[in-house]
Amino acid sequence: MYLKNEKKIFLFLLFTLILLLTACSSSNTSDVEISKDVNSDLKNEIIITGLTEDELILTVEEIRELETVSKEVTSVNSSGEEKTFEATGTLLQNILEQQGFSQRDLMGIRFVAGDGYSIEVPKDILDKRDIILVYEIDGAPLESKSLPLRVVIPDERAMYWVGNLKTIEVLEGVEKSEVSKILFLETLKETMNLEDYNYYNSVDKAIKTQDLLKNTEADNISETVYIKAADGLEKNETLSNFEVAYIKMTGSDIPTFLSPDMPKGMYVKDIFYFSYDTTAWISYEKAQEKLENLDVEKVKGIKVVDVLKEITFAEDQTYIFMATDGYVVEIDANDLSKGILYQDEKGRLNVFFEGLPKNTRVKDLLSIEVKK
Ligand SMILES: Nc1nc2c(c(=O)[nH]1)N[C@H]1C(S)=C(S)[C@@H](COP(=O)(O)O)O[C@H]1N2
Ligand SMILES: [Mo]
Repeated sequence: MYLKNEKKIFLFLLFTLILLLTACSSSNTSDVEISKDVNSDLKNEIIITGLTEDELILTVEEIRELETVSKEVTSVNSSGEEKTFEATGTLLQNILEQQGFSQRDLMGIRFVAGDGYSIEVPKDILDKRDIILVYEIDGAPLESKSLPLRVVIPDERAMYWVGNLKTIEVLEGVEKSEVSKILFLETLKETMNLEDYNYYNSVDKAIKTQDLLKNTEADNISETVYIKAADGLEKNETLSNFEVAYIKMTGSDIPTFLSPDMPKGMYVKDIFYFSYDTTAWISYEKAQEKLENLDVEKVKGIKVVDVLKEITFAEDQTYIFMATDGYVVEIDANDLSKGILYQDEKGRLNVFFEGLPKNTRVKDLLSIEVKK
């Protein structure tokens, strides 16, 4: 009797244990998913880093309690498309003042969105513009892709108007080192491994940025890459975003900075040049579109000094011009203004120096650097 009961209890316990285990394991996965969903819906807060010792977390409710601003604003995207609406929110300046800071004292900030979009706002914009953290557009809540807040900077292009705002990173300072070496992208392209890149309806060729960075000095600590487009657009991209991307070298909008893992708004089309630490990579074709074209000795070209001036190249006594085959010419600073860059009938980039011996001509010019 006793034994029987014990057996019953044991079987009962075993049964419940099995039930519990299966119930747990099956509900476990869905539990995690549910709490994830709920969590992201409840992420009604933004984080500010770099301002105070600990990061600052502000809820949208707290932000709504601050003084409200409403303004009719017009967003302009990269294709020139305009949209006008009434934006309601709080000035970032209000939040900064609460913490004892002022927008004008900051060196730069970076807005980071939940969808992977991010952009650095340079000091000149911080100095002169209002930055509104918007929670209502045309009197209605934000569309879901922009929640919990959307940045609006009136009179600046829409690329700064970051929706789905997650983090505001206050930057310590914006680095810009002096460039002492430039590489020409069109020549590089002929010497490097290119990957197929699907761009809208075409398959183009692209260079991995990693392959470019491999040849820069290893001991530098630079964390940003500066990119300047032919139309004057300037951007500082984080090294971590840059180093997983590509430079597309064939097809439309070239050279283009892009990545399949990056929101399209972060692409930079028609690059003039980009620089990391002391190295710059430049598009000769874009430089030629931008700079004065000269007809010298039966060729049409641009002056070396004009290119170097555009990228604020280091000034020194001697400059080294190098070809893809390793041919090297040293030019004295006094002779630099005699240098003309041009493309020959085959599309190759060359340089020659007016009045200097013929052996100073460099065909398939890959780089110019200061002699150390
Ligand atoms: N979170 C997030 N914000 C973003 C972007 C994005 O991809 N993600 N794109 C930016 C760019 S490049 C532009 S032009 C505008 C586009 O705004 P719209 O979708 O309201 O036209 O939003 C900006 N803010
Ligand atoms: Mo854009």
